[in-house]
Amino acid sequence: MARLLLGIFVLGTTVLAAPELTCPGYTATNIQQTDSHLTADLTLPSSSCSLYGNDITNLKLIVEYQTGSLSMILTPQANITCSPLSDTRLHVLLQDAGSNIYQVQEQFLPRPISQNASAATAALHFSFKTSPFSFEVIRVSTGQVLFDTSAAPLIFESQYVRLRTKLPQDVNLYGLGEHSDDFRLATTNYTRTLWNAESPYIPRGQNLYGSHPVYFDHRGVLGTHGVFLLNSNGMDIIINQTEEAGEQYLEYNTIGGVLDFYFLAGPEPAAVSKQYAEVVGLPALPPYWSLGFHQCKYGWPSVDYVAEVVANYSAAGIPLEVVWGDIDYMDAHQDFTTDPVLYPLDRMRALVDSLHQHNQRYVMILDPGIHNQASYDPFARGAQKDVFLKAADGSHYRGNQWAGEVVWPDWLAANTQDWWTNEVATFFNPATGIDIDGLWNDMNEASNFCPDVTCLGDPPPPSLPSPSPNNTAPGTKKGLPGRNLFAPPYPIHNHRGPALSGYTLFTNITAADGTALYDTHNLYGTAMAAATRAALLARRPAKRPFVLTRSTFAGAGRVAAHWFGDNDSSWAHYRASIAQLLAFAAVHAMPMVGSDVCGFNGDTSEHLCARWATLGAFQPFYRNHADVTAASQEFYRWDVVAAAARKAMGARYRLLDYLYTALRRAGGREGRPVASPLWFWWPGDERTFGVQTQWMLGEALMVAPVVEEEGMGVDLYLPGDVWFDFWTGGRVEGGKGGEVVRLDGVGWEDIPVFVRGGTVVPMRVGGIGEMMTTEEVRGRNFTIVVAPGGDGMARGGLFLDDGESVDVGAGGQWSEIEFVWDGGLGVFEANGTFGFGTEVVVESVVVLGGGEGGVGNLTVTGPWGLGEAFGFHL
Ligand code: MIG
Repeated sequence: MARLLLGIFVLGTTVLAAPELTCPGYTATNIQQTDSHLTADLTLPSSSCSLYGNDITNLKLIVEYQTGSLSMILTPQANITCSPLSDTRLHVLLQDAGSNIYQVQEQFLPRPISQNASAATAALHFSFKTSPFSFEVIRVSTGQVLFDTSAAPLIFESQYVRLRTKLPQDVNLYGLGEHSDDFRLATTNYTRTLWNAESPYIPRGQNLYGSHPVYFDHRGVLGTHGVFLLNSNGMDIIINQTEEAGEQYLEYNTIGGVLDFYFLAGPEPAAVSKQYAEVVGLPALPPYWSLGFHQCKYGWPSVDYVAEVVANYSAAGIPLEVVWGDIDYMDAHQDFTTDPVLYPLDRMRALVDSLHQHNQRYVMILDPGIHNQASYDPFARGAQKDVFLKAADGSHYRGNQWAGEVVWPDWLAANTQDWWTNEVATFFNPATGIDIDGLWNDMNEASNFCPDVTCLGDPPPPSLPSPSPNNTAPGTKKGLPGRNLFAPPYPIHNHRGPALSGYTLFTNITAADGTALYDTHNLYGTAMAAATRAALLARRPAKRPFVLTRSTFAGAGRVAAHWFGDNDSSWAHYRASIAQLLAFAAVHAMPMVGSDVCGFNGDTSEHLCARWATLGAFQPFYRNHADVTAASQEFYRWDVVAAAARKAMGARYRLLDYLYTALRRAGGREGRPVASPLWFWWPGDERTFGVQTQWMLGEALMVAPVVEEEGMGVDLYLPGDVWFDFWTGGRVEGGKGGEVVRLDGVGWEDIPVFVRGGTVVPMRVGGIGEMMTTEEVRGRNFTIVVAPGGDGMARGGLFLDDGESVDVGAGGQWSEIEFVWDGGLGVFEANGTFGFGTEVVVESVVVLGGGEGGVGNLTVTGPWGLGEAFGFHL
């Protein structure tokens, strides 16, 4: 290993190629090196590979040591053996020498700002072999090889790029979403296809709605690192072992783009989350109200029916914060219209007025497919402003969606944002239209009901394949000319085929900037969400927008929240929602996520819905939603479910500021995940690596729901630590060295939740009847719950602001309070910044005492105002 660390490169020996891999690989020449950079030219020997397209004979290698964040996010349990170094990010770009190959536009993913770091102080070291070219990424502090592309020769062709890295045996990989598979990825014969697709029933092993080409590789006490491939093209990522030697590998097979890698050093798991968020963008802080409970249903038959649902929630004593309008509200399923009979505008306006009078909210859906009809004003205005995608002959590219024959916005055309902003401002004008509080972007993969070229009839769709984009200037990174953009030679495993374009926009369609959907398809949904966010900001410049998007790409958390799409009302998908939460919140830098509670497709059942009502209450985005063909599943429809919802929401609303503080930290200075797997906290404990039915919510709470079908018991893993029962405050015995604990008799309205010793949890005081809306929650006083760790210490935080300003913390109107308890000294202190004016006080501080059922708790009574530091000595 010392050998590798000495030089910046090592002249290589020949790689043992697997028999099926006969491509020769590249040779590196013209190596230039500074303290922070390394560049080289890569050329292909005369014999070429031509596996799937033409070889790119001249490549450029650009390596940058970048600063990244200071790596330490303190986790007391971490005991990571490698010491962190400050320069945590390594950027490795392999592109064509001519800069013609498509690279993701800055507007979709602004590249991270970095002061150049020095190779000498970098946590990760780049090393390479010249011929055939391959590179390694090494963790300097331990000498471990994290990434090693000598596993197979690099193939870099016009429509196929392959890079394979060796991995250790028994590797622990997470991420590469969106998927509904196990949180810890399978390592044998496993393919992750990234190609955004409408995916009813979220099938396992398939590409789903979003693409996040990032994985975390967790190596226990040796540390965790992240690998992000900034590439939006369709790809298969294969994880398997070689047949001959049984060597573990991960292999990228992408049908375009460049190899733009960001290696993130960690070494602590939460540090990788933060470092990744710094590359793709910190997640947006959602408005406080969006943490309330949401009710949706596809198929609510009329606006009056919706009003009844609202009344029923109220009568049942179950909080309802946000009501959703699915496509039922539209006239003939057209955006920006209301059904004149079932959802007339005046009745809609009355509904929303009434909701607002009761401090409730309304969110409505918008689909990207715009009805192709001259008499439909949003279409006419869009056509006039030239905002729609075009076919090869210059006519509007047409497809089939809810409204019938539709066209789709070209988010890259010059006037599209203005047009969209104007449509949103007009239809959702508070004075004349519907005064929404947020927007929901559906079908934005984009989904097309037209499965292939045949379904539109007369006039026929654009002929295929069309010429590739030839209106892009060379050197502009907008796409290599001369490709087959409809049917590439390497077929990725898109489950919504045929090929790439099945049930979506044809990939040979070119946007206004000359880029083709072949390259940008996976960005379409995020582009729509970003445009929607901008439209909401234009409409209410001071208010924090709320956008929910189905389709995502890396970094979409900057602009939107996400739900996991059309799951099934099954116990399997109830369980899967936990793995999905962990992947999005901990790996994909998208904390504001959740599944359709009680399940979308099919009829739910009383017990499943009760369990899901409690599970959803401990996930960041909490929305009950069901399909048009599914039976109604509002929580008040069963007594058991209603009781479960009231109890779980009572806890959620008492904890709302704890959750909000966690979201603020994720979106603010710290970047740490809101929900995380147990191995983030006990990274050396192998028994945590595969846990995917429990999660940490923030830093203090471990949630461990019953996951057995119709079951009343749970086998949960209690890591070695001090634990308290969230519901009773009593000390939980056991768990000292980490053990599986069996809980039986968990009632339908119950969910096991534990408080980790060493934490402070701010909670609002009150019963659910006093906190029916987040507005009421914000008026309640606090109690501060202290859960001492084994050393008698505890700490935690509280972020307070108005919950809705765009510029979080603007004008100093915010508080960031840090609580510290020192049990040895008997001292409690609340320090920090106190800029948020509030009448709310801290009524008491409760120090959990370690006895069963709260015996031995110590309660110190205030009140203390929240305008300045406070504390007490015993
Ligand atoms: O073709 O708007 O995932 O949440 O209720 C289905 C109707 C269209 C799919 C979304 C779902 C929504 C439904 N939509």
